Amino acid sequence: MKEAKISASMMCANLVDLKQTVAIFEKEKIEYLHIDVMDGEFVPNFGLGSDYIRGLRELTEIPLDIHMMVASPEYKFKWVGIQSTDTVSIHYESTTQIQRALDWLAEFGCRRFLAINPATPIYVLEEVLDYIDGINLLMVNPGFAGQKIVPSTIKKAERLVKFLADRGKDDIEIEVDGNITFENAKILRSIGASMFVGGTSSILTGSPRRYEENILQLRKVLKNGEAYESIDQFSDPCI
Ligand code: S6P
Ligand code: MG
Repeated sequence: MKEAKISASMMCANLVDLKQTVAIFEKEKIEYLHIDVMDGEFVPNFGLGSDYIRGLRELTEIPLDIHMMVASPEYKFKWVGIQSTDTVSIHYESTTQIQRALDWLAEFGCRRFLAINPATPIYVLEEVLDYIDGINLLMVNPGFAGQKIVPSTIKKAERLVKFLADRGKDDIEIEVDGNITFENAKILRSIGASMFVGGTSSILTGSPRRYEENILQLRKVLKNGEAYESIDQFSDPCI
C-alpha cells in the first residue's frame, strides 16, 4: 500500500495565523497544502485564487495540491501558475472535453488528478486511466468546508480500489477530500486511500495551538489503520 500523506486544506486555515500555521505544517512535515480554487460557477462559492497561491509559494516550499473547482479548467491553467511540483485535480464534470484538458495539463509537468463528485459513477474513469496519476474522490459535494460525508462515497471508495486493481492500475493514487474525520480517515486508509485532505474535521479544528496535536492524531490513525474486511463493521461512517 502507498504511504499515507496529509494534504492540509488551506481554505480552513485562518488567514490571521497563516504564518504560524504553515510553520506548524513544516515542522510536522505535512506533505501537501490543499488549495481549493472555486469560481462561483462550477461550485456555489468563491475560493482561493492566483494571488493567494503566489503568496503561499513565497511562504513555504511544501508542494501544493491544487483542487480546481472551476468550469472549463483547461482555459485557466495559466492563471493559476501551475508548477511541476504541484498536484492538480480537475473535475470530470467541469468540462465536456476531459481528455483534452488532461492533455493540456500534461504540459505543466505536474501530477494530474481527476476529481469526481459523489454522484459521478466510477465508470467515467475508464477511458482516461492512462492520462492520470491520481483520483480525487470527493466525499462531499464540492464548494464548502464543514459538510457531512455523503455516506455512499465510502462504498464507492471500496469499489474504486477494485476497479483500478482489475485494470492493473493500482499505481494510481487515491485522494479523499471532504469531511475526513479521524474515523473516516481510518476507514478510508483501510480501504486503500493514500492522500487525505485534512480540514475542519480533523487537523484544523480549534486554534493553531491544537493543530500540532491534531496532526499527530491523524498520523497515528493513518499508521494504525486497522485491518479492513468490510465497511459493514462500522456502524455509522458519518460520525
Ligand atoms: C470541499 C473542498 C475541500 C474542503 C475540505 C475541508 O469543497 O474541496 O477540500 O476544503 O472538505 O475540510 P472539512 O474537513 O471541513 O470537510
Ligand atoms: Mg478540495
